[in-house]
Amino acid sequence: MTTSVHKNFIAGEWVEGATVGFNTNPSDTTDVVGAYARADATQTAQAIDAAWDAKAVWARCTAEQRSDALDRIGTELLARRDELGQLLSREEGKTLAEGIGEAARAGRIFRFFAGEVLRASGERLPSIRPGVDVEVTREPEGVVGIITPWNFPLAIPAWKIAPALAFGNTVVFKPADLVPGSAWALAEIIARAGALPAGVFNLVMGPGSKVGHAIASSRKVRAISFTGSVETGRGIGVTCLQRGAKVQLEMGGKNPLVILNDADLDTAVSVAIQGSFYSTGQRCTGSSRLIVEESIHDAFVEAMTARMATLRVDHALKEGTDIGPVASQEQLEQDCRYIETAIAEGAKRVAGGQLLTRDTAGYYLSPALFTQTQNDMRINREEVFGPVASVIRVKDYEEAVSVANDTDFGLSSGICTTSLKYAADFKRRSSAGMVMVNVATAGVDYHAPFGGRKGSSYGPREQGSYAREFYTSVKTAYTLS
Ligand code: UN1
Repeated sequence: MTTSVHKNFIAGEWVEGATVGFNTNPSDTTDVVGAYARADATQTAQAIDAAWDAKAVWARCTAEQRSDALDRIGTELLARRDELGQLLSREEGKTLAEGIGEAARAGRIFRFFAGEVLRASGERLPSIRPGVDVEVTREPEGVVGIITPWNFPLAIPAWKIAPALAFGNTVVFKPADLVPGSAWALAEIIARAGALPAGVFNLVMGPGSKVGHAIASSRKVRAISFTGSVETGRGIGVTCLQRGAKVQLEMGGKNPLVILNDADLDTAVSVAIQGSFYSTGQRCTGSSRLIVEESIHDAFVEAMTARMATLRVDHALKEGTDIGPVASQEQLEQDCRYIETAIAEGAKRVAGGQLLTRDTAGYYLSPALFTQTQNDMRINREEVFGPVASVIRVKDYEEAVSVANDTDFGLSSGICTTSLKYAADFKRRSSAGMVMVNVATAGVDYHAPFGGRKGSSYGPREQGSYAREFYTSVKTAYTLS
């Protein structure tokens, strides 16, 4: 195969990496998507230096210049959503509809932050001292490190890079090693359509052990926004805390979906299918614990398995596919290990969890549903990150709430009910950062705050107007005039 290597972008130049990596299509492992530069620690340091040197220039650009740059990036992403969505689905394995939807979402995020630039505001307070004015303003943090996961190769980078640039920071972006293709395409658009001063935005593809580590430990990187696994996130958190850098972590979830007796069964099944299995269950917002009230339990399980039987698991780019393959061999092995663990712990597999053969060699797994599970089983404590859901039977609403909240995580939660009383009560008592009523736990709006509690998240919220908390530093000025 002759293919040109997609390079890293540092200080306004496309540069070769220390090594080259290839990404393959999880729907067809004979299909090599492309060749991508992989940086080492030295090259990452060059990117950080470039971002450091560009700080003053970018912070001094007018709000209109920044807004226009973000608007051009967003407009191009939207115009090219079909092609970018196709690349995303080919390299990550989510269905084409999901891939195109994500590309469009990335575009809209940039356009939202193009507007946010112009909405930046400060405050003026009366002082307790005569003749003194107190002003509160926000300034960029400086160099921001952005480390993103493989499951949303365009949307998550967009929702970190767009606010970082909007609020005047410079960026060193390290995408997941598994999906450099979408990240590279996004970086190319940012580099060209954004027409940013050199060094404002830098792309360094490569392994976490080298690139991620170099970003986390550089004293020039003032703030790091990370989405990924709990283990890596905690490591980055500790490193940042030790050197006094700001950090925002989005990690796992073990999100509960409560289904009450009075739920509309069709709605409940749709919400559960969407939350548990779409995007092949590879979302930290996915519903993996279906907490079902006793008297609707059997009807729900029956309706779920009937609906699951209609889901088509196949090549992500094939028409009619509902669920694409698992993203990688490693992830597939993890899913299979958890399926075996659940069975060994006494859970009953009522559907799926089988490796599938399709026309092309890919990581195909049928969505799995377990019943007769207890909340203290590993399958209900640890994040699988695959198309695997378990049903926990409860006797009433009170038990449902207590089981829902009994988890080390707290990203999102959901309830299916037709009762205003239970919906209102659940919104109040859920210990998650995001609560959904009759809508899936996954699939959030791009202009609303995103984030969780407990072991799921650390630091300020992402997205919407809340994003400014992380990407700016507050300054309080006192003036006697
Ligand atoms: C969504 O559910 O729309 O990695 C987004 C994740 C989350 C994003 C979920 N940070 O799955």
